[in-house]
Amino acid sequence: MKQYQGQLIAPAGAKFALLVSRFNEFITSKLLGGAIDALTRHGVSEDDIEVVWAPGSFEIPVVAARLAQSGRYAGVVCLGAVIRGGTDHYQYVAAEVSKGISVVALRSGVPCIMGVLTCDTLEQAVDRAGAKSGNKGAEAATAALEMANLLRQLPADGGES
Ligand code: INI
Repeated sequence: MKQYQGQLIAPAGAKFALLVSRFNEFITSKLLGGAIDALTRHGVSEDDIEVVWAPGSFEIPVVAARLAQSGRYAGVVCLGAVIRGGTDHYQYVAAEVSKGISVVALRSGVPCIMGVLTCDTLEQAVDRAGAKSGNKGAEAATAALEMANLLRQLPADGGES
């Protein structure tokens, strides 16, 4: 039986894009810090990390698509914070960003990681951005590393062998 799993080590020469929403920057800057910390502590050089800012989470998918299609990155880590407000705007942003990231990953074949928080309250977001519930930016970056390594091991498209 052969098993495949991605290691949590920096793949040689691989670059990672950290795509961050400026909206709720108080939270997203903490996610970004967690993601950079996770990547560098797993051996990724700072020279291989590129940070891209989008205005809000809603804009993340179109920017992720450009980054993924460029062929420059082994993974795109999407970081944002969608926090419920007084209207249902939150629901539309949360639905579009999560679906959009998934579509970009499937169409491009590049791991696009969903590190966008969807929270009922600011307190929940703080908890997930480096307080009680850890740092979801670090988790997302670790998932990108694992996926980059996993996809390098898997057979390329082309049918059974
Ligand atoms: N963007 C977020 O990243 N988080 C939010 O909580 C949020 N809310 O609730 O409004 C939000 N809105 C902005 C949105 O992402 C777009 O930038 C804006 O609608 C312009 O297209």
